[in-house]
Amino acid sequence: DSACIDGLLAFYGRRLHAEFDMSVVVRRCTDPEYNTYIFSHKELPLFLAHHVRAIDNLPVGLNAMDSVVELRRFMAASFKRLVNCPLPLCEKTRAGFLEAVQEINDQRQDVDILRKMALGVLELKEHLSRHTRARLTSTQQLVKHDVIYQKILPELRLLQGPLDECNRYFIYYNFLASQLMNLEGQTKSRGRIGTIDTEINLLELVKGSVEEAKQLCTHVYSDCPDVKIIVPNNMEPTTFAHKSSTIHYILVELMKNALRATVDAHMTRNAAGLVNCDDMPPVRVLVTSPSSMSHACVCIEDEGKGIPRSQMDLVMSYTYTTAAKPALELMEAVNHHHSSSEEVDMSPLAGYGFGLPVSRMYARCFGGDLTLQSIEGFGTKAYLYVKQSSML
Ligand code: W6P
Repeated sequence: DSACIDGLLAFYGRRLHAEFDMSVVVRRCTDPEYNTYIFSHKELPLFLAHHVRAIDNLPVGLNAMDSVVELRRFMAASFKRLVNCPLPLCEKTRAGFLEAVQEINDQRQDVDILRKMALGVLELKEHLSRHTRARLTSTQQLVKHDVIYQKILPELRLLQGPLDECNRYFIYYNFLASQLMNLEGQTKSRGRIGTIDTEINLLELVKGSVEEAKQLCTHVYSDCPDVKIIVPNNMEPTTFAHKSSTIHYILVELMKNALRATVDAHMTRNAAGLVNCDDMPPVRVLVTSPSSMSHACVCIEDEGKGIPRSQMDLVMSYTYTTAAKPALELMEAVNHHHSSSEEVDMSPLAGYGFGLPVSRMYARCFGGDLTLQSIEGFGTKAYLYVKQSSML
């Protein structure tokens, strides 16, 4: 299949999809049904081919780690399965193609692609640490774990771009596959096409995400800082088309970080030893969704003492987690929530430090972005930009 993958990539060129525009996808999906089938029949194997090549291109030996090898084998097998499906032109071939996509999807959940990749990164970290440790003298070998981490950091930094590429194709594939599977048999309900919501009210979405994050925080710390949601005057709200589950996932991830940073920075305990959040500075959430603007923005501000300048790029990296123990528990709680959700493409990763980089990739794949600005010693602002595609 390697030759087949190369052939397909050569035929279609190494063209990269910069982003998925929701209005384009919706227009395509509301065309006579077979268009989505034909389109998916071409694009899904192509995404898999790109994904396999992206895995092959992973540097510093990440692609040799057991879980990554397993991942590649699975991707290549899925690719083979799809290219062997005949063009879905009639009822029968369509059903066959849909069944193949469905089966691969069930397996993808078992294989848990993002987690496998995260495990691969952990294996690589182990491997590099052992290697580094072995080169040290016996007295140096007594050094702390973070000294070794510092030494292998330059190599881990090389992974950022290539891992982003892998996840890009993971996101594209899942989006298109779930779009195809959800189109079928769906009563043409208003406000929803496949997995896309055509009339998102961002403020409502933010409120729901904030509530969920507050519950998680309370669950772990038994208390939670205040959250103030702010909508500027004279900002008439619009609705737009997007995948609300994706925005929700990103917002919960950002809120979780803001709440954790606030609690960690202002930790006080009452007589019973429980965390008390009464006097903590609130997390402020600014929501703008102006009509006729290209992007909506959610800005989440915390006063959690910020991030040192030297670590800014690390925060978005796949190998980094600041998590102290309680924070890990907070992440596990989110984990649990996501694994019980109906969504096919929200792989729970928290705890491995994949949350932020994956969130940023989701934002970028759908025409938005995610950036952080930090004032060291004071706090952090996270900006989530969401492309507002109208349905007109
Ligand atoms: C921090 C670190 C961070 C990451 C993402 C979002 C908010 C925050 N606050 O201190």
